[in-house]
Amino acid sequence: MNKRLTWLPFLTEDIPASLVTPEQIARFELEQALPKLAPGKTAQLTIVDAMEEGCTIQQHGDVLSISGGKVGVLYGAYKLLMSLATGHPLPEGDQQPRYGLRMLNCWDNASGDIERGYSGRSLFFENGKFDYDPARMRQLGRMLASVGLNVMCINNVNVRYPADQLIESWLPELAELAAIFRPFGVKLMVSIDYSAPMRHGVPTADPLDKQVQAWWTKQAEIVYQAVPDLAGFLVKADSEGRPGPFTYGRNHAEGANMLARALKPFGGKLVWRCFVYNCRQDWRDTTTDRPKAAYEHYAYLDGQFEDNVILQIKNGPFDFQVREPVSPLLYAMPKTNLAMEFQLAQEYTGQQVDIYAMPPMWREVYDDMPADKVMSIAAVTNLGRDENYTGHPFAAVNLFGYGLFAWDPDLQPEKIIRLWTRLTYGMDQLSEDTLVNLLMGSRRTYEKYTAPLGLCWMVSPNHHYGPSPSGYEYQAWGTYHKADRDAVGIDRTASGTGYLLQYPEEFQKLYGTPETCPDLLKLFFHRLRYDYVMSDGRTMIQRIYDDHFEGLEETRTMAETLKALPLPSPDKEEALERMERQLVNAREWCDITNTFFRRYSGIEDAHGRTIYR
Ligand code: GCV
Repeated sequence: MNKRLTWLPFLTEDIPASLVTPEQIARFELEQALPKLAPGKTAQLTIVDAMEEGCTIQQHGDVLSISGGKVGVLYGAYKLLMSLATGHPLPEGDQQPRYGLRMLNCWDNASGDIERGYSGRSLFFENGKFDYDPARMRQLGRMLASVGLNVMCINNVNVRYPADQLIESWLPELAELAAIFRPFGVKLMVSIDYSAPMRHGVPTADPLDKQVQAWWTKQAEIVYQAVPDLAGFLVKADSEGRPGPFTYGRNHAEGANMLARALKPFGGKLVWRCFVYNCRQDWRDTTTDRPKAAYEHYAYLDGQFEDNVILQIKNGPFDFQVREPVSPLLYAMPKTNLAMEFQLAQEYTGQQVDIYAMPPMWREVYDDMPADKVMSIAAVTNLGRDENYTGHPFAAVNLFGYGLFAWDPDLQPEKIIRLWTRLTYGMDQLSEDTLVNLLMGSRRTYEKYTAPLGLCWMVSPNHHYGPSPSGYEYQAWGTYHKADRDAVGIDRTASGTGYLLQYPEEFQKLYGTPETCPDLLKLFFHRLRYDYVMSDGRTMIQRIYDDHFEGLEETRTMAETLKALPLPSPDKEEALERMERQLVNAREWCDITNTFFRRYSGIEDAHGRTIYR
């Protein structure tokens, strides 16, 4: 296996296909790694079924003992090895994952393309069929298990022919793939097409129609015969052109429950996405405000969903922007199973060209979300067929960090980033500190040179890389900034669109006035004049100019830092090559954004720096 596994460089042996239980894999990993990481020490594994995914690790003299459930021992083995490899103390006490389903959503199409994929083609499909390297799948299983992920949805939520065959004529192949991932504690999930029955002679997809219900009940039976431990179905319905219950005048509880009932006898989950909004909005219409949409479609349905339905809610109300407030819907459905959805694929955050380490952003999201209401976590992957899986070698920190946070959302981002850096590169202390700092600051840097102060979008339409301040301004997607010569932003308070009212009181107080609203979200919630004075005394327009110049300057410094880092080949070359492109991108963003605001406001930069006309 010549493909690179970044954060476990001490696991050099391919996992043999003959290993079929997590325990066997745990023993295999320990046997190959312990002599390198802890010579003279041996490991003892004890399975305690009741511990399920949990584990405990103890040391008695030269014996390292791991007790855990069937999958728990495998998690324990990776935790132990990572501690030894980084010189950290062994984790103390009972280790249990905080979230039940720790899911990856792959947006892979059967054609082999990946929607919003930035690291090569699909790992699973090519040319309209399954096409994968089993050894690489085991390597992927190893990566996922090592950070505790336990569900992987293998196909795009926009289900396009022939991916609909995954639950029909492709079941034998799906079963084969499921068998490869099973020993890693990873269950597969599939995205389904809501209108599937209509391709089988059923005249409708109405969830209250008896024939439709019968079709799904039968289909679930067939699917679970082939893959008895399938995690369930993932559904994007009535969103961006996908079919769904709205066509039949039904709401999303009626739509989801019908499928959930079909899955229930088999223990399957129905994961239903809440990314529903009007994507055919007229930009002249000021009564519709896209961030309000998910709440409006779902909050009133709280308590009406079957117990095996999980509503999957994007972390912010828009769509994976650099900075958004936490979605108010997460607070609005206490009687419903919820999952929060992140996006590791850097669709709006640099597309795995620009460096963008997400753990600092996730810390903020986890701090703001209701800790006791969200039971599962999902993320759109950043994986592909590239040799290093993630395109940019540093983008692996996002998959790694996502898994660790999904296990323990109280972790600190620096700890995660340091762990990844040390495991992956094992550099001297100074170089490690340098890379950790660079990654820790990368999101703020990116934020500074792109859309300012929570304004969102301003990206080039369709592909979403690079600046286009008015690219979405007169389009149907509901993403407007409404800049004119005096002011920019949308008033989302009670006197504006009313979006703010969807939040619990403490958030309403915080975001409700420009004075109390954090600077970095001011333009998400408020329409402000360019001469509005921010909390640090600068005017808003000056803050925009300053941030953009700073963001570009910080990127230049990052490029110099990168050159000096003792990274191994080919990571170094790959990172440097991408940095060239990031520099171009940062400059474009800086100059175009500043020029855009200078032209509208007519206000000069207080420091007389170059803003092009
Ligand atoms: C899979 C955004 C992306 C789409 C994606 C959609 C979603 O709109 O641009 O590519 O579709 O989100 O999350 O469903």
